[in-house]
Amino acid sequence: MNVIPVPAEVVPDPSVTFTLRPDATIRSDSAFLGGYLADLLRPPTGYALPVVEVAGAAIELVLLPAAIEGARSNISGISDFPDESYTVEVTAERVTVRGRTEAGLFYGVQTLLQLLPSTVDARTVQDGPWTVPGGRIVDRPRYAYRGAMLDVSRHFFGVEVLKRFVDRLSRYKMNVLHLHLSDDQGWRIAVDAWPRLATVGGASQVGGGPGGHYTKAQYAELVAYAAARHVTLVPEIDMPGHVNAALTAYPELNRDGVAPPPYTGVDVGFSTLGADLDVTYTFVRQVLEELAALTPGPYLHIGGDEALSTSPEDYLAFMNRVQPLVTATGKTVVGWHQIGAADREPGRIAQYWGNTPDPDNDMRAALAKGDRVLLSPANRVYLDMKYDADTRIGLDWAGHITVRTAYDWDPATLLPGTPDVIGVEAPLWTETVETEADIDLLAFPRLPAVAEVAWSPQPARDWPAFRARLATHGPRWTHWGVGFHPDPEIPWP
Ligand code: TNX
Repeated sequence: MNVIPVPAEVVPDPSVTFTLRPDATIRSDSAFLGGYLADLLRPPTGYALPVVEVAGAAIELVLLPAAIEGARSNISGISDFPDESYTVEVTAERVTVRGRTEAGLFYGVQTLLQLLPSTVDARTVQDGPWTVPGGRIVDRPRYAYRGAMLDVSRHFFGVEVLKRFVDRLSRYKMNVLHLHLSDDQGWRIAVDAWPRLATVGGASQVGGGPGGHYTKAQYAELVAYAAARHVTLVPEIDMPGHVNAALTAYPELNRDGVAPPPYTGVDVGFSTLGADLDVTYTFVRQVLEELAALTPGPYLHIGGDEALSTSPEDYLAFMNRVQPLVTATGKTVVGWHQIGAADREPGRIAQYWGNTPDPDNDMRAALAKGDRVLLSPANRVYLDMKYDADTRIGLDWAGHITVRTAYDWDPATLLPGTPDVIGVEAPLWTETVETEADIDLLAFPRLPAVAEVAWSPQPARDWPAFRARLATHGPRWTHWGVGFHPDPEIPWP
């Protein structure tokens, strides 16, 4: 059983195997999922696999009655996500996947795909037999928030790249994609009230390339694509620092009324919005309102990191005015943990990105104020760090991060006390990342490692078993066209 993330409970039945036959059918209580599964299984098997209405199909996808009331998760007191539990039962006659919500059923389908031979991920006809080991799996996530972040500001990536990234996240039961939509080097989302943000602020990136931005229609298309795969988008506009791209587009946002030139380097901490300018808050409010309208998910991320050109007084004044603007849109504030210094907004989430065992004063303030905590410890889950000295791209300020380093830690004991941890997110900053192949290299295999940290119960996880399971996924990534880092601690086939 090589499923990643490892399920909460597995009861094998060694006396039984299921084999998918050429005349097999699929029946599904979810219209989307029946087609989704058939579309994935038809190319490698070459079977017709019709999606039928009559019970007794070889693959049954069953929504349990509680789905009607819209079951919510009770993990960590979080009601922002639905119940994601599922079961998979494999007998000689059929595979039955059951969930209380579409999300749970979707995760059961991911488990089923991983129980099949790795050739199931090929897009051309392969030899069978298409067998699944018998038994029963009962599974649910440890944390409600299991995410990755992609920085589309330092280098821009189009919607097709993001869709494939969403596919890959969702195959490992991750359910959040946080998009870092603005920074000094580029503004990536169209805003009707401030159109030059995208057309002027978006026309740059690290190294001097053309940059780019998402139209509202493109962004909406991505939101829908992700939602079908139970991935929520968390859009980030980073402020009050990291705003050079916005300042280039609108002179009036600058205290001296002069727009700076575009920035294509990689330094941080030189730009700021004026905390004392009225126009700053009109700008922020209108941007947040348009972003909220594009966002069915519960969160808006307002950055707040490395505001090194903003005085501490101005930072507090700015954040204490801006956080309520987020709440006024009906969304919940997420910020890098520096927002812990500012007043607590109800339900606020502080994203911890420290790289030491001891949290700094801002994180201590967040904990003392009772903020919910999203864990992104830089020395564990920063996907932009090199694996080792030979990695051809990446940074190393938080150290080298091997697969084992990304895997071998417990979110419950990272911070002192008993913080309200809602989950784990792996950020991928793109100062050195220019292509989709670069994304793949840094994300694989560390992304699946982080997915297991966030999903699986701690007692079910251990490094020796994980490295053996992970090895069997290499051929799957190759079928996906993902060029991954062949980490030397993994026994690749
Ligand atoms: C720190 S992490 C940053 C980013 C950089 C990243 C590079 C954080 C909140 N800020 O601006 O891209 O390091 O690893």
